[in-house]
Amino acid sequence: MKILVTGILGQDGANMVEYLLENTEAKIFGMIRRTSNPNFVNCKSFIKNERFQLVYGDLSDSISLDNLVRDIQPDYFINFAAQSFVGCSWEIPLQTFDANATGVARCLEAIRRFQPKCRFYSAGSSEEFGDVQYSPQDITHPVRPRSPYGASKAAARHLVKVYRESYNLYAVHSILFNHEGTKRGEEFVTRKISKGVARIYHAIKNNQPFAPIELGNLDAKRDWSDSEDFVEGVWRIMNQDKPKDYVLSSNETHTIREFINKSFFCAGIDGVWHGSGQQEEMSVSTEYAIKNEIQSSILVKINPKFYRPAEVELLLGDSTPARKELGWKPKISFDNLVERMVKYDIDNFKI
Ligand code: NDP
Ligand code: GDR
Repeated sequence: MKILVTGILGQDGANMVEYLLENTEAKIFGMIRRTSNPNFVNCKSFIKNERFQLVYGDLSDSISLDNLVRDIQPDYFINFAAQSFVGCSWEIPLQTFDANATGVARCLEAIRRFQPKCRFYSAGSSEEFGDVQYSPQDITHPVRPRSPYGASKAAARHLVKVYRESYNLYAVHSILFNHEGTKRGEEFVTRKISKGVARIYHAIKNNQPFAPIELGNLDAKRDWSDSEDFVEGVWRIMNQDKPKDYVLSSNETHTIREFINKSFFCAGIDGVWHGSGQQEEMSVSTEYAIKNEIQSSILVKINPKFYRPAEVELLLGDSTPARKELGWKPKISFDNLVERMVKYDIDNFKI
């Protein structure tokens, strides 16, 4: 069995390769694009595995995708590559659309032309639901994106359906709600918080001053899970008798503020909120400041530059069909997720 996985320097691609090496006998081809200084930190566990092979390709380059599919003849093509940062998608809308939507068309064309038996997974997003009409959101929720990123994923979803129905391909575009972990990129809010908490934890420990974590909208609500649970769900979605799309989610929602509270709690730092709107801040409690002889006191402050032109205020998934029909369910709770991320960042802190 041969499996082509894209996006392996990122979070999900790397977790998927780890999962497949552990749970299948397949040869795994991990696609990376050419960059001047690639970062292999997420691939440490498998880069030298004899069942793993690094290959070059780019979602913007149909020749590279055609060649990979023609030469490898994969049984599965798992596409986790994308311009995945919603916040940046207003600044680079065309590149976002090209990678996330046209790029999926290029993958589908390569499969149609050179290996139509290959099963294809396209990473859909809860951002497609956007300005949500009801909660919890299931797979039938209307598509109402609020960002160029959300629009690009919605386009990919339509392309997958069209190719599946037109050419009888096993192609799925299942909706993933937010999922995080110790391989998460540092610009996403959860990792920004866990890394910031680790920095402040070490500053307090060394009796040094620290700068606050600067964030945008703390009221947004997200349905967070762990990426390691999701790659297992994706593999189940790819191995049904017939292709069918699902939602993967924790079925719980939490504000950014709750994630912050839990993160400082895990680090043993006692914070209190005061103020509102752009003046809202979290600082160390008086008792904690006295006990630890703290030099700086503000832990979190608002920086409006992190507000988005349009926000998705609430995401809450309904993954009941995936749980009932695929036997999938997330093993890592919200509390476990926050604890794992904060502990990892404290233990691996470097200035
Ligand atoms: P990451 O940003 O961590 O990883 C994305 C990877 O895609 C990176 O390794 C990046 O390469 C690669 N990439 C970007 N553009 C191209 C391109 N043109 N050609 C080839 N590779 C490219 O994302 P995640 O792992 O978090 O997400 C995986 C997928 O799941 C994405 O499609 C994302 O949109 C989707 N998704 C993620 C969710 C989440 O909460 N994590 C939720 C819903 C959907 P490089 O390292 O060179 O930049
Ligand atoms: P999201 O994740 O946009 O949901 O997309 P992100 O972590 O970037 O934002 C979550 C929420 O936090 C708010 N927020 C901030 N976000 C960031 N990045 N930085 C900040 O400083 C900050 N302050 C507040 C945001 O406004 C937002 O409401 C993720 C990505 O993985 C997508 O690829 C994926 O499709 C969706 O999840 C589901």
